[in-house]
Amino acid sequence: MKIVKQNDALIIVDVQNDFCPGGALPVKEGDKVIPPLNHTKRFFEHIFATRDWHPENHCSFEKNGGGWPVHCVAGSQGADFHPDLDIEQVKIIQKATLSDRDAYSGFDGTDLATQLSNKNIKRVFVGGLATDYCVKATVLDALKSGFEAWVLEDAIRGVDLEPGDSAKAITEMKEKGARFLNSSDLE
Ligand code: VGL
Ligand code: ZN
Repeated sequence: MKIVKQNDALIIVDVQNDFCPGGALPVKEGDKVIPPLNHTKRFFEHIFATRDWHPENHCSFEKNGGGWPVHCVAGSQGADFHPDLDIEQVKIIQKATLSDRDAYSGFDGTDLATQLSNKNIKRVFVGGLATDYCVKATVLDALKSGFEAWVLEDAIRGVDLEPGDSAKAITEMKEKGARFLNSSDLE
């Protein structure tokens, strides 16, 4: 059992239509992260949700020389949060908004670290999509920025372009100091 404290924050990473089944860059079982995240929200006063928010000519798209299909174009339905995600009282962090730069981490090019510090946040709890990309990058940046990072193991899913990518990402997060728990461990 892990008791959430007042200066803890929940960071929900990229739970957007394009990363869920039926989307442009679907993560297998991506929508399965939603029930544990909706459940977890109730314990937190400070909740942030990142969204991948690309311009149409973004460098990460295959047609522009990048490695991904067109996804999460700012303002498109694919970029919307999944309709089942409860976004009440969530502060939205938009990332990778510039055409010539990709950003997997919710801290990269955003004011997330400042917002957390302003609220005197010491620990962040992270779930969402995708384990091997934006969740990993966000967790590693949180640690680098001096936050304690806890990953909600049942509330993440990965792309696994290569089999084992998500498992490797989990190992790397653990090696760098992230701790793992289940959403049902919170109270
Ligand atoms: C992501 C691939 C491209 C993610 C974002 O949210 O993990 N993955 N853009
Ligand atoms: Zn992207």
